Amino acid sequence: MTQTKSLFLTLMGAAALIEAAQVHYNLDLTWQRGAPNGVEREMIFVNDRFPGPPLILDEGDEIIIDVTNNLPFNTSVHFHGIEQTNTPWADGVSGLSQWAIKPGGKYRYQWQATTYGTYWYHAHDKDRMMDGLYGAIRIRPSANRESPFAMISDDPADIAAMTNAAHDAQLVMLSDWDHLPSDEYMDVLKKTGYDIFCSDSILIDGAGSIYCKDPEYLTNLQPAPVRAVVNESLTDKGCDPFLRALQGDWEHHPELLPEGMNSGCTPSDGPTSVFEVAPEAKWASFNFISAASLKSLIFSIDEHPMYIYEVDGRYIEPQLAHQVSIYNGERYSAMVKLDKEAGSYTIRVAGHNNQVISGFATLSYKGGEQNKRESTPYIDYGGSNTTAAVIPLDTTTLPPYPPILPADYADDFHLLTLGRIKSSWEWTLDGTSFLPANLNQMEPVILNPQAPGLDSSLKIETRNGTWVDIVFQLAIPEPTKLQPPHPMHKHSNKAFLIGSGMGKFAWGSIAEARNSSPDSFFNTPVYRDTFVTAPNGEAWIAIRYQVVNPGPFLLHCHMETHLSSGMGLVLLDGIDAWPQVPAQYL
Ligand SMILES: *[C@@H]1O[C@H](CO)[C@@H](O)[C@H](O)[C@H]1NC(C)=O
Ligand SMILES: *[C@@H]1O[C@H](CO)[C@@H](O)[C@H](O)[C@H]1NC(C)=O
Ligand SMILES: *[C@@H]1O[C@H](CO)[C@@H](O)[C@H](O)[C@H]1NC(C)=O
Ligand SMILES: *[C@@H]1O[C@H](CO)[C@@H](O)[C@H](O)[C@H]1NC(C)=O
Ligand SMILES: [Cu+2]
Repeated sequence: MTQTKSLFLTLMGAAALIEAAQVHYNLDLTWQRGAPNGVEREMIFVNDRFPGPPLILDEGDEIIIDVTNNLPFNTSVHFHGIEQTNTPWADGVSGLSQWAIKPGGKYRYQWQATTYGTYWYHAHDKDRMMDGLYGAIRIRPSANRESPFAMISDDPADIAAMTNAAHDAQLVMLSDWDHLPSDEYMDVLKKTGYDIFCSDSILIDGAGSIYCKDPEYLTNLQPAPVRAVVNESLTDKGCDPFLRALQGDWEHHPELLPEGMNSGCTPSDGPTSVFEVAPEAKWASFNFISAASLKSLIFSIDEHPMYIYEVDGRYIEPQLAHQVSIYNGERYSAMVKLDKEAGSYTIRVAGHNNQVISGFATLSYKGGEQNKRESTPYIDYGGSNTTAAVIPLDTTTLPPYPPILPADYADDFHLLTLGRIKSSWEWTLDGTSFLPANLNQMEPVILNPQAPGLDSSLKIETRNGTWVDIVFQLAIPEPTKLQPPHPMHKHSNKAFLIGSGMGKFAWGSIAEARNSSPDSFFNTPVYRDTFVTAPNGEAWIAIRYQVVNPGPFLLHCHMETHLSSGMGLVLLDGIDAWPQVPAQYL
């Protein structure tokens, strides 16, 4: 990997002359055999590494990323959560912001780190992310950013130690892994008609194992709300059986289901990631990133309470928690006090809702290698708390720090209906249609906003500077009693989660809804780039954002199989003010 950092001067805005650094990375993508969970398969490596190398920047930096595609198929690289202010052609979605990068091809991504925080990059072409194309991004805050550490401790020595810990944060990539390459995995869904979301392993920083357990043991660990619907034995992989209540009444072909996909567990003994900390540093920051394709997860660190201080790349008023649920694409940074006896402590990452499975890593105090004591867990193999004293993070209470609020009223309102149409595995975001299956092969929307392949219901046009409300409504047809939670991810700038409720959103605007049901709206809206719908019953959530960055951006479910079946739409943001695409990208 070549990485150079040089100081130069960039002209920002009309007058201000600001010093920014230029950072350069080369990312070389290859298709090789690897065994992240102890079992070999073909997979994607970035610069011969998995996960790919972290991109480390300072706020304000200009970054150039030269991607070389040595894979035997098309791909692209998306920078998840990065605003891409004035550089919509660097957002990395094939068929939307760029032409797919063909085998042997190169693409230069160039953007500015307009804010700080924890992000990540991943493929945004078909389901290539599931084959291993992902890595962390960390943008260190500029010196004049006000941090929230004084709300954790008022001791100046602690605050200094936390500031250092945040600067040198440990980036913890969480993901799920399967023995099948992504195109074969999707083929099984298409062939059998089943919605399958069953992983072999949970990986922490690209390392894990396959654990096979007794189905009765796994079934007993299932969380009670799921048990109320899935009241049958789980498979030996901890996965749900194919019940009508989960899969609906569509056509299915169980005889075409390969062994090992939803059941049929073969154990493996893979590698384990170790995160080493120096106890004299007093505090450490663990910045968790979910690169999971199918799983929502729960993480915890044995015997170490966590102060969650950064969510999706923005500070919040720190919240104390022992376990945190994290959905696909989300990031949570945890400040952890290193005040336990020197030794090893298990980092546990469990499946949440849709599979009873776990992955493990080690937090290791330097100098504590001789201490063989087993650490005490906060959560069990199924992700449930081990004692009543365990505090889960309340993800509706994440006050932005410093405080920030949306406008009181929005200019536009859109109601989207989420559900299955056509089959058990095909999901829609507009109630009637899917993103085109060949989206990634199309002429990019950025070059042709008329995009003939896109239904008009799959496009939302907005004017720059306006505020937009979007309500996600879950439609629950009988006999299906629930939908999986959908982690809805918005590209470009973040949005506010302003409200949520059960049942049907029966109003024509947020203002009407707020009048009739004020308790459904939050006083302190969460500000982030992923919004998770409720896992049980008919329900809705509402977000509000300001259009500040003209260009075409995706709004989509971050469960890979859902996106792949078409669960997304295109925000033609600030269509009145789209920038000229530079000649090199035409
Ligand atoms: C690869 O991308 C090109 C556009 O860059 C497209 O024309 C082609 O159909 C794609 N190939 C596949 C197999 O998707
Ligand atoms: C599960 O089913 C059994 C009978 O098969 C019943 O006794 C039990 O109450 C059910 N549990 C739940 C949570 O519905
Ligand atoms: C987990 O937490 C809940 C809520 O505090 C509590 O009711 C339950 O007893 C706890 N579980 C165990 C095993 O202590
Ligand atoms: C779009 O709107 C934002 C917010 O009002 C503004 O800062 C930005 O300069 C506008 N961009 C263009 C290209 O007009
Ligand atoms: Cu989804």
